[in-house]
Amino acid sequence: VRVADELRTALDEGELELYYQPQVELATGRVTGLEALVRWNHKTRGLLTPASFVPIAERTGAILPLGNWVFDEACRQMKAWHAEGVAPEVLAVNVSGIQLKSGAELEREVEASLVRWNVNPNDVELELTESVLMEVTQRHSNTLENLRRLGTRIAIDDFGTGYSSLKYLTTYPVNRLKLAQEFVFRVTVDYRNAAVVRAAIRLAHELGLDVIAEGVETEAQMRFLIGAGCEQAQGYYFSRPVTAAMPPRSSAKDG
Ligand code: G
Ligand code: G
Ligand code: MN
Ligand code: NA
Repeated sequence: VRVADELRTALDEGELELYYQPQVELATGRVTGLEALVRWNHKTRGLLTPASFVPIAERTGAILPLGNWVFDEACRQMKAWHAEGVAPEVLAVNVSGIQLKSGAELEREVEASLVRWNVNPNDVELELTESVLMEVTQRHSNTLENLRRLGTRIAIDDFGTGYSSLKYLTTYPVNRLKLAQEFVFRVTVDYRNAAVVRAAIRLAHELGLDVIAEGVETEAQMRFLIGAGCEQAQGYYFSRPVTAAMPPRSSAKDG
């Protein structure tokens, strides 16, 4: 496909860029983390979001060099923020199922970037979607263990959108559960979504996991989440993803 070829040159020519979305501690409004989200400044088509190229990259294998670039760039930025004294506690990076399946290559690349930029592994969180974790086999399970042994954190992205067992919750070394925005955005209008979100928060806490709600767009949603015991959130209500030059460092909420 043309996009796949273009993507390889885009990487070489520096057309990819990471944006960062703040993760906010609900009790204090403090920004504790940032999620890196890749964008493509395309020569003719303008700023592209991942939905328009990540799936193609996954089908063609281009996701491996792309994913390596994303992780390395995230580490480079983390080091730069440290030098300025403005680093977040956690920098979250999305990892594709294809990357996980590359096993040793993912482990090697993650370790190499952490070392190259002298980033504390515990300050980095790898996000794997629930659907990816549901398909994890023994081999990939070892990869998860090895990544955890390196010291990185692991989060379950889009929690609630998978459709089989919750077995992986008790099997894999996970730190944090990210409640999918498709549940969060209806908590105040649909009692069933509210019930799912409340139950998911309780489940996470009983398993000793942190919870972060995604896609929070309104004050009412935020209040619901606080009432349900959720400690963190991200979403347009706090901030859209922004460029590295201007990551919000405290609650964006009174401006
Ligand atoms: O902003 P948003 O449109 O950025 O992201 C859309 C989707 O793309 C999300 O599901 C997100 O997890 C995914 N995504 C964003 N950045 C990356 C990335 O660097 N790697 C992978 N594999 N997925 C990403
Ligand atoms: O990795 P993940 O699937 O969680 O990616 C998050 C996606 O959700 C990105 O595309 C990001 O731009 C988008 N997003 C983040 N906050 C909000 C929000 O409050 N509302 C909506 N509709 N999308 C959001
Ligand atoms: Mn994510
Ligand atoms: Na998500």
